[in-house]
Amino acid sequence: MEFLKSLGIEGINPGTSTGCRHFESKESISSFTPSDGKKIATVGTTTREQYEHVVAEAEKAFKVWREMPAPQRGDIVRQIGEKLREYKEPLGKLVTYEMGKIYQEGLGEVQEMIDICDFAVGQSRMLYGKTMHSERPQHRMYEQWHPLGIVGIISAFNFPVAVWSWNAMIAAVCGNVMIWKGSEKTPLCGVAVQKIVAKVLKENNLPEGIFNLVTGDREVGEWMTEDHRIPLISATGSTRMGREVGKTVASRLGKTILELGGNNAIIISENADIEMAIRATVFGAVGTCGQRCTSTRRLIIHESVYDQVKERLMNIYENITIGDPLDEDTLVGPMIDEGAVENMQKALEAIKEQGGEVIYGGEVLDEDGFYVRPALAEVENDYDIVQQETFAPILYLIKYETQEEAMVMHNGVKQGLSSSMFTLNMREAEKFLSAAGSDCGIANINIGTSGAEIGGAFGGEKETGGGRESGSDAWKAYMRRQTNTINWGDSLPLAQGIDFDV
Ligand code: UN1
Repeated sequence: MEFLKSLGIEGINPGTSTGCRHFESKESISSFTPSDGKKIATVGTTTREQYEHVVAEAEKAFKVWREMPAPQRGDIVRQIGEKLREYKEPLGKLVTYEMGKIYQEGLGEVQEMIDICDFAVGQSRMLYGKTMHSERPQHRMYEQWHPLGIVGIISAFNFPVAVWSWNAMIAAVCGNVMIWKGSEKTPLCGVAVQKIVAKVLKENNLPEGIFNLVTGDREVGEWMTEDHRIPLISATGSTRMGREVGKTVASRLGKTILELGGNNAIIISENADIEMAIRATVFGAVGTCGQRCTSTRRLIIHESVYDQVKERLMNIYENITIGDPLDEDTLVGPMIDEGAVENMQKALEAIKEQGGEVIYGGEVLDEDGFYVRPALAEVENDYDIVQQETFAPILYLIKYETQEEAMVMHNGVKQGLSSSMFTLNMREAEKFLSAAGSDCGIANINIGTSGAEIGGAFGGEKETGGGRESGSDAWKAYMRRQTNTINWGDSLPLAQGIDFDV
């Protein structure tokens, strides 16, 4: 495997790594490729002792990093972006090989990392605070933004590298140091990224503890969430996981950025460009084999175009090429593992039990890899199963009559990540984007639910957790705001005009 060699991760890998250094571990987790279920490598897991070492190194590195001017930190991030450009192909291949998304999406994921690096470089010169006019004479007031310290990043298998970069690159220009725990299902991706970043740190003579990687299961995540030395935990994953993380971090009054489950819908109105809507729907529903938090799960279709949409979808689904994700002709790769396949099968059963009908697909296609045929099901929005996020390529078709009804169904789930409406009618579109419209963090017109650009703030409402990552002013969550008042006069007037003579 040429790409493993060029990433320097061929064969067995040692465990915990702060940056340049790696430590041997006694225990390990295995990395498998979902393309044929074969083991790729073994990666050591972080012991408590190693974890303590990592935190100590991170604390030391913070003292250096926070003193470096933000634009200079931006320059380090620029160099990381350059290295990622250099390694785009092998890293994209590794994402595909270890996670199972098709190569185009693997490349897209690395591109997302490069994009956020570019964004963060610019942001490093724009960590703006406001200045205020003091109510007191000869006083100056302003606010400034300081780094928090160690930022803990917990990411999921489905975006094994990009989600780290949204957090880490922005947090880095803000002056923070990072401890990253990736998914135990994609440990090699973490090691590969760590190696790329370590090169940049070394070339610039910077402490290895700026970017740290820990590996392991839930327990390692718990060490992080319970650790008062980590003021901010940014976690991406299921709502169940987010609830635990949120509770633990809140109990020590730490900060969180939570990016949890979605139950994203597209409304196809009678005024839609149907072909465009169909293309967006298919990408959203079967892309990454339905394992994006932004995947399209519900299709809310106006009754007048329902049959047309359904037929066209069945037609396209029949022709989707499913197979080896590294093969250029493949549109749908495997699911991540056996558990994911089982989960999908259970959901298909539940659809039938609850009164729905699976009208296409759902079959498990082989024994070795974890290939399934994406499914279409006709359901009602209030079925228990439709109310849940099933991390699989199942698309629910739901019929509506009036726009009001569509909106109620659209918002009638507990999650609130991404949403979209296909319509060429301006009133309908604006209503969907208004305060009375979509209740999600992302709302699109004539674009699907998945594949957001990095420039906007990414995240959602309700059980999606409320966090925002990536673009816009999401950087503020990685910093602490300080209000400063300076008295440059020779008297001491008190605010609110209080008279206090001593
Ligand atoms: C995720 O699935 O956790 O908007 C992130 C998208 C991608 C990111 C998805 N840019 O689909």
